[in-house]
Amino acid sequence: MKLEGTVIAAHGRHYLVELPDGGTLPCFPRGKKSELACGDRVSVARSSATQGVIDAVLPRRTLLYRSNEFRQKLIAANVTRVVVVVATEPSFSEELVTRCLVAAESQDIGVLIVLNKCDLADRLPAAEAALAPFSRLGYPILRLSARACAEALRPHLAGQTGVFVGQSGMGKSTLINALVPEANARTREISEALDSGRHTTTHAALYRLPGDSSLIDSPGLQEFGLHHLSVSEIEHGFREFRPWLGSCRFRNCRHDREPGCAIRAAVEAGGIAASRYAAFRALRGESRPS
Ligand SMILES: Nc1nc2c(ncn2[C@@H]2O[C@H](COP(=O)(O)OP(=O)(O)O)[C@@H](O)[C@H]2O)c(=O)[nH]1
Ligand SMILES: [Mg+2]
Ligand SMILES: [Zn+2]
Repeated sequence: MKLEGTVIAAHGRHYLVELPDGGTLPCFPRGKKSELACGDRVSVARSSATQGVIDAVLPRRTLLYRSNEFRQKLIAANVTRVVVVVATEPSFSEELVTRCLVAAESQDIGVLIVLNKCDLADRLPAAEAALAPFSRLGYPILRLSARACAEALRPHLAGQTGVFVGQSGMGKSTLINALVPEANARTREISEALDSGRHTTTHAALYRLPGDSSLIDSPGLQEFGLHHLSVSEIEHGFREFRPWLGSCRFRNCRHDREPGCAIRAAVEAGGIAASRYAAFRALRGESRPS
C-alpha cells in the first residue's frame, strides 16, 4: 500500500517520514541517486513493520540548497519562509546573511531576519549596524530574545513552512525549543531512528506548530556556496538590482566593465550600495557558467 508522507529528518541516506496518521517511519530511497530534504513530500511503501521504502518524491514547490564546486547539499524542500537567524553575540557574518538572502530570493521564497539575544544590550548597537544595509533594502527584521520572548516569532510563521538558517550559536535550537513544546521528544525520536541515539543535531529536522505551520531547524552553516546559481539568478537575488536589469547595453552584460552597464551606473549614482555590488561580483565569480 502506498502512503504519502513528509520527510521530517534526513541523515545520509536514512530518512524519517511522517505518515498521515502522525506516526513516523524510517525509510530508505529506492533509487541510488535520489537525494531528499526535510520537507519533501514522498510516496512510501512499507517494507516491514518498522521500515519503509521511498518510491517517489512529489513535485517540490521550492528547494533550498547550497553547493560548492564539488557537490550540493540540500537544506529544505517546500519551505515558504526562510528565517535567517543572527544574534548580537557571537557576531555574525554579513556575507553569510547575503548568501542566505540570495538563495531565498532565487527561489522566490519570502525572508525574515531574526536578530536574537537582544537581551545582551551592550552588543545590540554593533548588530544593528551590521543589519542596517539589509533593513534599508526592505528586509523585515524581528528583534527578540529566544530566552524571553520567542513568542514574537510565532505570528510570522502562521500558515507557513519556515526554515531556520544561520551560523551555529545564533540560538536556532533555543527558539525551536521555546516554540515547539514537543521539540525535545521529537529530537529524541529522530536521533533514535536515524543515528542510533547519538543525540546530535547534525541533521535538519521538521517540527509541527499549531495552526498548520511547520518549522525546519537546519544544522549551523559556516558557508553557503551558491555555485549552482546562474548569473541571472544571482542578479535577481539582489533585489535592488531588479529595476535596472534588462537596461544594460548588452543583453548578456555581466555588469563588470561593459560599456553602458545600467547596474554600474546605478552604483555610481548611489542607487545601489557599493558593498552590495562587491558582494554581487564575489558571488558572480563563483557562479556556474551560463
Ligand atoms: N543571552 C541569550 N542567550 C541565548 C539566547 N538564545 C540562545 N542563547 C544561547 O546561545 C547558545 C547557542 O544557542 P543554540 O540554540 O544552541 O544555537 P544554534 O546553534 O543556532 O542552534 C546557547 O548557549 C543558548 O543558551 C538569548 O535570547 N539570549
Ligand atoms: Mg542548533
Ligand atoms: Zn550591466
